[in-house]
Amino acid sequence: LVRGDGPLVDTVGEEVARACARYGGGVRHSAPGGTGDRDTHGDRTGEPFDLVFALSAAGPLPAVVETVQAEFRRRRGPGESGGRAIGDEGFVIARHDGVTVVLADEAAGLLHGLFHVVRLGETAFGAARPPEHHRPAMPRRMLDHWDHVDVHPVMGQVERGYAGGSIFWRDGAPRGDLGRVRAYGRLLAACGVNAITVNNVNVHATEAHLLTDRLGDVAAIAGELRPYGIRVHLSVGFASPVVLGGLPTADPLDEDVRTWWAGTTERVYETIPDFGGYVVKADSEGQPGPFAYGRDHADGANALADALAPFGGVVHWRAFVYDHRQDWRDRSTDRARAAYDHFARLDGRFRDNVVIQVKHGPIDFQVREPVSPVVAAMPATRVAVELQVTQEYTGQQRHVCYLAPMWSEVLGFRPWGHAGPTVAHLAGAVADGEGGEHDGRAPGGGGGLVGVSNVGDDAYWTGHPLAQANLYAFGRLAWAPWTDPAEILDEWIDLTFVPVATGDPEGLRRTLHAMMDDSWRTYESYTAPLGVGFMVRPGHHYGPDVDGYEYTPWGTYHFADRDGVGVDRTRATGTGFTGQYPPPWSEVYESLERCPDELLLFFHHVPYGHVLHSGSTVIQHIYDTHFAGVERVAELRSLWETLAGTGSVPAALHARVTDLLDEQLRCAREWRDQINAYFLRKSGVPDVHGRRIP
Ligand code: GCW
Repeated sequence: LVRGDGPLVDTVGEEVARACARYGGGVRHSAPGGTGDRDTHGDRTGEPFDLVFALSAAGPLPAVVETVQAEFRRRRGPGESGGRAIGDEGFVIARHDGVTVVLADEAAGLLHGLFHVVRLGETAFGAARPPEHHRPAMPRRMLDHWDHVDVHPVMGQVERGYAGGSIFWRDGAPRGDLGRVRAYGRLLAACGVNAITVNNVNVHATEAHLLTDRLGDVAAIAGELRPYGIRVHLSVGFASPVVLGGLPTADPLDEDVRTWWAGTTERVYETIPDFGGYVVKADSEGQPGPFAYGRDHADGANALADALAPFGGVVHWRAFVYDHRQDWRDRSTDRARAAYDHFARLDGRFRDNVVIQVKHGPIDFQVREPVSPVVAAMPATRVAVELQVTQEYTGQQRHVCYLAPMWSEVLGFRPWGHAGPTVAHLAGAVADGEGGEHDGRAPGGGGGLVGVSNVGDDAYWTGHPLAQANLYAFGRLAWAPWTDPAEILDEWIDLTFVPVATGDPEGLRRTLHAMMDDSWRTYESYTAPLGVGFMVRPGHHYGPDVDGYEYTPWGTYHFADRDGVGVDRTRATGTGFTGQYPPPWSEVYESLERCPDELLLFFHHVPYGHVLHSGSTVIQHIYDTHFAGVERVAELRSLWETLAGTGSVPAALHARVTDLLDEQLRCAREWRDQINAYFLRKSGVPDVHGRRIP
């Protein structure tokens, strides 16, 4: 029984109908105001029902729903039982008197409740359960597509995309395959995502026009995603007033420029009334920005925010601002410092509808980085944390690398130590009566979680079939950041394989956990040691090249010489980056003794013989982890082999993953040999175990 009306409620009704067509049963959908369905087990027709989705305002509600609602209010306690206690996207789920009840204030909550029931499977219809309240930790859970409309001569259709072409664009035009877009919306809603950006943050000539004369293309996508509660955002160029409007300047304080943004934005909302807002990469890697006009990023972001404010839109303004033309000889400039140096001092100057979108680490999505100090530096600003679901630096969807454990560490990090809030709190929504200056959170709540999408037109959506788990985990962690990554993997396995598996589902589950739970640390072990990053082939970033970026303008160095390796970012003798953290981390990272092993070379330059907390030396750690990492990949390969012909996974999928594991093993050996040979040659220190290093 579905009670309520509106497009999202219709989606719930259609989803239930779809499930009934497959598994049996039927759905009745009645609009509010109906009478006669107050009997516990029957609606108007007197037919019994097992599952009811109801909007709290869609009364009169069946008696069983009212019982659950009353019980929920009683448990919430006095003072919190106001009309909209469940919240915008939240839902209450309970099982009472043989009926599973999903109750929500808003239709979006019903939709999330529906997918929760799907996740629970049969458990949802088992024993009675008291009302459980679910609502998202993050207000906005957004995927940014780095898709180009035109094929980019270097980057292709999807920049850093490893899953084929764009699902939205092909060769300069919309693909027109709106069914696929609709299916994508469904997939995203099922993991809790509620916003996407449809084009790359690098906005080139063709893509710029999505804002104006090609807005219809964006509206078509929005139309397909709307039934799944997903709002569309657009990456726009800061120079749009010049590029599209023919104005002589894009100065954010210029009246004509402001008028242009206001008028343009008004037209966007005429076409797409629920448009989410803009995403802007400014003064970064060649993209235009406010610096050209002697303005700062608060001036820039506020100009766009003012244009969006009347319509409830937001601007996601990226903090990824650094000098990509630095002189590698200059050891005082530190790319890790850049975002904080540009943004922290602007705290308090941004409009309420500006979200500062900061990459989770200070450099650029390396396999191991500390959490960006910007997250804790702007208590009066909404900050969103950006993760990279696409595996640019973590195996490019050719390697198994389940990223949820990394993201979970980031989200659970406490910038002020044990007593303070986590990154998830800072980026998250503020519940009633919480927040404010005292706990380091912006009074209106945080900006949410953003992920760079790993999806393309590949038949498995993500190139590597197991990379789907990262997409799923992104959405689940954005909804509930404290969820155990292994539990999320379990859910994904259940939803993805168990319904089609003919073999032994428990064996499959064990095998996938054994392959994936630690795969991020495995990837780290055969690639980047102890927090050093960027030892990748320049340009495409796949495979090892230890000095590939060492003498370039990109600010990504490891400073290895015959005596030692690492970047001195201390206040005492280095770039002073450690001073961007509040205590205790400013002290922990500064101290050679206290700095965690896995970040040692991010913060310190040390001799090869430096002894780690683990008891090993830096050089021996490098050798050991690289040998062990390759062995571990060989094990993954054998584990996967055990599933061949068991019916646990479809044969074509099995074959695809087998090929990819072969490539992962080849590439891991390449990494091991280059890294080990490089450091042996630099240091002259032999492996204590006498293993062969080329
Ligand atoms: O990680 C780097 C990528 C660029 C990307 C940039 C960014 C979209 O190599 O391809 O550009 O970050 O985040 O803006």
